[in-house]
Amino acid sequence: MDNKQKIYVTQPALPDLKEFIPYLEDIWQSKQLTNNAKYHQQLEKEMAKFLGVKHVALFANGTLALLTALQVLRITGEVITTPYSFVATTHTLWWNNIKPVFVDIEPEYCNLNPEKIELAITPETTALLPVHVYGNPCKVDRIQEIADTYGLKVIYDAAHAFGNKLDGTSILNYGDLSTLSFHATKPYTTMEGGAIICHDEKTKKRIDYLKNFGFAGETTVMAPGINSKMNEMQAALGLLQLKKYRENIRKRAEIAKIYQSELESVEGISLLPESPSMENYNYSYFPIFVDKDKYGKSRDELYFYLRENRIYSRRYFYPLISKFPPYRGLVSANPKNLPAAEKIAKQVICLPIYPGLESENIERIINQIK
Ligand code: T4K
Repeated sequence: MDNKQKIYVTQPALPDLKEFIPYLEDIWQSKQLTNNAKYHQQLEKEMAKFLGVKHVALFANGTLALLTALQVLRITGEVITTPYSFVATTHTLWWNNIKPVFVDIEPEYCNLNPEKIELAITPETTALLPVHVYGNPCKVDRIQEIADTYGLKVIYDAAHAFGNKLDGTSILNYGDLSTLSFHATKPYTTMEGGAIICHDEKTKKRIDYLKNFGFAGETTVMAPGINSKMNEMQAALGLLQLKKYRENIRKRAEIAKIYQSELESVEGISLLPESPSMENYNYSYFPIFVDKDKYGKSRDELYFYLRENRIYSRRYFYPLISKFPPYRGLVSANPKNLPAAEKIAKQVICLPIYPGLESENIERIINQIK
């Protein structure tokens, strides 16, 4: 058993190094390393076209993109969000001195439950911050309806949703702003990286100021902006990654199909449904949900059993964000307020999925679960 290859939850798909070298040579020669240089500008344009959105503003990572998105719209007071996400979602509120208000998720897709939002709105609420968890779309129409009724902004944390389409348009075209992550663990990666997607030029300009210390020209600072610019090496890699993206997603889809057909009939294991209105799903994660009574083992028993067999799946998103010390004292963090999220966080395991995952290893994972 000890000689078996380790299998991680993911592994980045990188272009051939030879293809990257000419970009590096060009960067070395031009000495233009950052601050909205050639490749940065090119990637913003090419990615907007590729995704079918108006404007892409590139960032050093997804967390800084989200942190800045809240500043662009001058969000203050309280923001309604989900506890079932990566901790960065709520941390960006903390960094902006905004109080997170947790609302439960809907069990089918694990996204913020729109039917629970209105009860959590107070005079201090200024925005909604839902997450398209595992890339499945939130109930965007209902969320927008609530936002319009109460005069709230909507920022989608779309870190998992690069490339996904909903009803024929990019999922990123919904809400006031959406943010992306291009971290090494994401299906589209620039090592670290991220973006804000916005729908008009004026907003794009303000985002560009805010990610460059707030500079609006050489001598004007419009706000205490942060430094969150993507550099030229990341942007050059991003250009190459766009070319490989569709092929990589095709391979992920193939793996997902094998998991689906092999695991759907396993007693006590349930799978995440794919939203019927979605196209170009990116298969960034493959979550399964373990029902201890029917499966005969708890989620953690299966998780540690897989680890003993050198299969390093992950329990995204356990613990809930509402369990962590900065947030657990909030009234909205009370487990009684979040029954669906509490249940799912105890059942989930994300299985390894990435283009380079070999068939014998897929088989190994399936056999261990069975
Ligand atoms: N919002 C949401 C909803 C998010 O999911 C995230 C990030 C963000 C916002 C923030 O975006 P960024 O600021 O990160 O751009 C990972 C990632 O660090 C994080 O980006 C991601 N979500 C989160 C869900 O997962 P870890 O701590 O689980 O990653 P780590 O380092 O344990 O990596 C997992 C496996 O991936 C490793 O076992 C091996 C493999 N791996 C990892 C890295 C970093 C590689 O093969 N190569 C690598 O370079 O958090």
